[in-house]
Amino acid sequence: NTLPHWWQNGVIYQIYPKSFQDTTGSGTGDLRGVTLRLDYLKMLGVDALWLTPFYISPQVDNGYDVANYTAIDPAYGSLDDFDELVAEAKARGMRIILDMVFNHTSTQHPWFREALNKDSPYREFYFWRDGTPDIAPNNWRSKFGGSAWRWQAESEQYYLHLFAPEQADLNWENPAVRAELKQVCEFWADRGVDGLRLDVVNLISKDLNFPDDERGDGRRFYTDGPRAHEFLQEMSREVFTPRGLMTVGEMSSTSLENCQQYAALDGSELSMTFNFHHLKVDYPGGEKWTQAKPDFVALKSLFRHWQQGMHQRAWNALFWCNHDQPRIVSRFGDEGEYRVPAAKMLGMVLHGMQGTPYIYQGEEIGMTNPHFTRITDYRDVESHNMFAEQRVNGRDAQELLDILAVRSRDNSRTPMQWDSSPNAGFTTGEPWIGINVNAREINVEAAIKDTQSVFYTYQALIALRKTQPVLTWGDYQDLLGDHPQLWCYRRQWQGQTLLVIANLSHECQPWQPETLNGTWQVLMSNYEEVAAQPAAMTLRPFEAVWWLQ
Ligand code: TEU
Repeated sequence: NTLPHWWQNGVIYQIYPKSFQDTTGSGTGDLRGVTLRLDYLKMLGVDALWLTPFYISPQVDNGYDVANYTAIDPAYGSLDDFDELVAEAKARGMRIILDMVFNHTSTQHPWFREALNKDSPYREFYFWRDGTPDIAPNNWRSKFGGSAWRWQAESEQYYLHLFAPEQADLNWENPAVRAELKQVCEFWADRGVDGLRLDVVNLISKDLNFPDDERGDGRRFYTDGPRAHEFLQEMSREVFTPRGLMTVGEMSSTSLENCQQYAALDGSELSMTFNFHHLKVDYPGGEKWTQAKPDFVALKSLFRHWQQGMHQRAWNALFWCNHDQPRIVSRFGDEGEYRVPAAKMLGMVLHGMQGTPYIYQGEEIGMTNPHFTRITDYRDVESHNMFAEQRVNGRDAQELLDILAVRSRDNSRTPMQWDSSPNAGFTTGEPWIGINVNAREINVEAAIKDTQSVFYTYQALIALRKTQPVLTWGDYQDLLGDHPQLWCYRRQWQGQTLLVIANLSHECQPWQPETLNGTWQVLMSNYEEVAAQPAAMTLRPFEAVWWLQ
């Protein structure tokens, strides 16, 4: 296996079009804005662009409530704009990956509108169950708060929604649903799309007895459900493989055993999987709505588990950031004095591993959380629901705002910071969500001018994926598993060894490496003067080094 698939030594860049670049003055980004910035992305060196949903949608969940899978929301532009984007990206050697939200549709989707009629064949596109207006079919909870069932008065039944009530779960048991979804993939493949990111795709198969969950919120009855692998094998056989589509499955609360199958190297299901376990090491007892510090020993142990468990069997997607997570430099690094070395260190630790790295817009310039202070600053349905629910439970508003400031999904959804002008070069109008005030200092224009910026570290990391096969194929040995501040691992492949050391703390940390023979070369570092050889030394705050032998 020395001839990699393009994604095995490639890096993928995630674009949240709503917050990337506005070209009309509407205050929301658009597809032409993405096209306008392709030269920047080319300079960064990424291989592919993953665009989050821009389809027709009521925008209850920023486009993850799709009302038409094959039409573009006019707010983002037109199909012509999309075709132009694909052509211009291809001309620069970059591929396009689209987001497919196949677990649910918007309740404004024509299928759901039809399904309201009990006699329509579309009724069976969704899950309907009996109940009374005050007694739901079971006690499952929506991921955005409240019951996972919504009463539909006209037909006197409930429908299932694992997310917002406006996002009704599709019934994959119905072959007609699967046939429709395959056609959607065909439609986009015909327009030149190279890959698909499949939203919460391990939730598509439910336990059809819909049992009450005495010990939780119901997730164990639909996560990695009974027919999930079978459904994905069918999709792979009938559309992903014949159309040469790369696929990355977003896996909610999954397990290593399941991902070994979903992302098996034989391509029988998907090309790779995202999991989120490493982004819960600051959720004490699994609770997101807190302000706890990360447990770095747990973080390293999770990466060890996934790196070793997937090695030579399946393929990982590597990421710190996306549109659902706060900014990583704010979360695991430092926003102040050490922002730059911390952002570089976090990039170096992640990009040293096996898998396909994903960069979320702004991560490559070290963008931070915006520190919103009012509930009206937030746009996200999850943040508003949490706030309202907990206020009813009597929790203090200021305490909840402090939690949102570190936990809200909107922390990563503020507009891309292009330059130091008043709206950061994002829009000439009123931005749909506030722009981080630090855009005056942290922006693309400044990053490009500064040869020591985070941008150039990411650019170098992307280039090294192409030239150093140990990054693609090497194994993973964690050398300091129990150390609370230092992360040290080794990758080996065909006589090549990469040694990565990183200081996760604000303090200097002494380090005594195990006996290391031979001569090493510094491949990457985040401080200007760096030890030529790994030997007993003191690592500076957030210092990281890659040595190669
Ligand atoms: O997210 C799925 C998911 O499980 C989370 O990351 C989710 O945001 C979190 O559990 C909330 O606490 C995907 C999309 O990435 C997200 O934007 C959508 O809201 C969600 O699916 C529903 O389509």
